Amino acid sequence: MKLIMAIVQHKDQRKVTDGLLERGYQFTNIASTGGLLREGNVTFVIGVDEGQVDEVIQVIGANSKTREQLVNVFPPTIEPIGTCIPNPVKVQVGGATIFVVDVERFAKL
Ligand code: 2BA
Repeated sequence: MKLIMAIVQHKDQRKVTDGLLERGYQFTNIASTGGLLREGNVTFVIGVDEGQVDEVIQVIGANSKTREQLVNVFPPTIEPIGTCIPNPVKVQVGGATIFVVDVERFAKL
């Protein structure tokens, strides 16, 4: 068995959810926050048989978009707090960031 953890933008949550449900997958959504943007995203936790991993990745990929977002980068400075001007930089976010890990043991009690 494999555990898939997929970090998806909020805007894609609905489509990814629908895509997985249509194919009968069970999963859990965990509210998460990106370290750089510090914005909410959503992490799908999906337990599947090894042979289903590719299909799940395909479904997530087909339903998650790449978007550009501005992030404020504060220049390294010795100026007093409140006087430095942030420098907005464009970053590409998504589609999805996916980890696949081996499951040592799975139980439903
Ligand atoms: P954030 O950390 O908010 O990152 C948003 C986007 O900023 C990233 O998009 C990436 O394009 C850029 N970025 C973040 N950290 C960077 C760095 N150290 N250097 C250069 N660019 C950086 P994605 O790569 O699509 O990631 C979307 C979200 O997926 C991330 O949101 C984070 O929540 C998660 N993520 C991405 N890579 C991860 C990793 N290796 N481990 C854990 N979570 C990860």
